Amino acid sequence: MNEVFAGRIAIVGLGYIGLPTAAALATRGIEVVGVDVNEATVKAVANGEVPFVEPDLSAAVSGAVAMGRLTASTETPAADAYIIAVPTPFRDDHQADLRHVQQASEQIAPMLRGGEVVILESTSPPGTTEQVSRWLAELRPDLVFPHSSEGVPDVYVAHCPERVLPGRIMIEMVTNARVIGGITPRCAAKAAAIYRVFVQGEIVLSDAASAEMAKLVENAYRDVNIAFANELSLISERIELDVWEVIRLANHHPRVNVLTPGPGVGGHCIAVDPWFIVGAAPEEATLIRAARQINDHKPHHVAQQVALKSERFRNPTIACLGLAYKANVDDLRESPAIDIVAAIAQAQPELDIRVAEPLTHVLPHQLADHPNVRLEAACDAIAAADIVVLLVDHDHFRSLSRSRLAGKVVYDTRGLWR
Ligand code: SAJ
Repeated sequence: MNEVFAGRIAIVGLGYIGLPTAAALATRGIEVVGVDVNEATVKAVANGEVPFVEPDLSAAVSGAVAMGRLTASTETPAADAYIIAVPTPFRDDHQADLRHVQQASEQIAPMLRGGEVVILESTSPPGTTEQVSRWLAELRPDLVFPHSSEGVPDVYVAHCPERVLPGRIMIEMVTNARVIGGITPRCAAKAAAIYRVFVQGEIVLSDAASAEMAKLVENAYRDVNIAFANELSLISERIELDVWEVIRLANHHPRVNVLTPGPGVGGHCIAVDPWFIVGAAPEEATLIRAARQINDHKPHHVAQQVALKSERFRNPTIACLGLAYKANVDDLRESPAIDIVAAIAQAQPELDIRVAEPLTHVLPHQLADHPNVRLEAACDAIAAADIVVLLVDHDHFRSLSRSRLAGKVVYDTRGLWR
């Protein structure tokens, strides 16, 4: 019989992964304490509120709080299991910045009594889970950790990378297969008992470093495929072909599935994680590095194209539709759309730029200081514009009547209106 966890879980980091995981566990009867350094986040969650947009998450969080199963705190409590779900950004040299993971380990260490499971969910370079075990061991020499012992450790340490797609988190968290890599097989089995509480997909056990690398590979795979589509869009522009038509035709082949070109790759995952592979093997990871460079170049290309189009007018008004990193989310992290609007505003301060983003109410700080950039409803922005630049394929823009675009120069970076 497979073990199923019963006990108290502390989830360190109440962001896009930690909070949905907390809600998934708590709504299935587990006592969960969510921990975050951000007091506003802790206050919101303690009140049953969600500080960002994600379908079905609000109902799960408010329900779990009302049931008394989910609480929130800035302090890490004693618990039977700890899940670390903190950001792992990269530094200027593209190496992973593990500061938050280390801080989480330092918060957990004093609370350990023996018998706990510590799970790293944050996307991390191979070797990080073992590093967590070492950080904990340095602070708790009185306990036995799995990296240094073949036998039964006092504390079990494993990696269980998250794989959910923003916008579908509450569905994918339950239905996706989960890879669980233990520092030892016993660690993996202990961690699996926790995910069995809410995961309906297959639970696949492995070692920690392979699980870490598998997660990076998943996102690098997508990045390389998006880079292929983005390169096709540049080639098609050069030889004056419609890339959407070319891809539509090619995708009729039974073994071809070209992804969708866009204004660049954003978000906190795909634009970041491949660098961890490049950092681990810089000489070998040439394709993965090239893909990152192609996708990172795309926003500059879009900004240049808008500048070229604006030369046809005298002080034109430009409507930029969308700021989020992708459709139907309010997440602005690493968003190519923001970089593009900022680049246009910086290059031509005389332009009148109207930005429409139905999922935010304020301009992000990168744009707030530009006096020529303002946030408006999409219809007003389009009505005032000479040039309409579609940057995010939100459903809201899809449903706009095409007649509004009549007589405008339209630059559709997502192929939404073709
Ligand atoms: N994009 C394109 N063209 C496409 C697909 C995406 O330009 O055909 C762009 C999007 O607009 C966005 C970026 O790529 O800017 C990333 O979007 P995404 O939907 O591909 O992925 P994320 O970042 O929202 O979530 C990814 C997912 N990974 C994979 O699909 C392999 C998700 O499953 C992971 O859990 C998540 O990264 C993560 O947290 O690692």
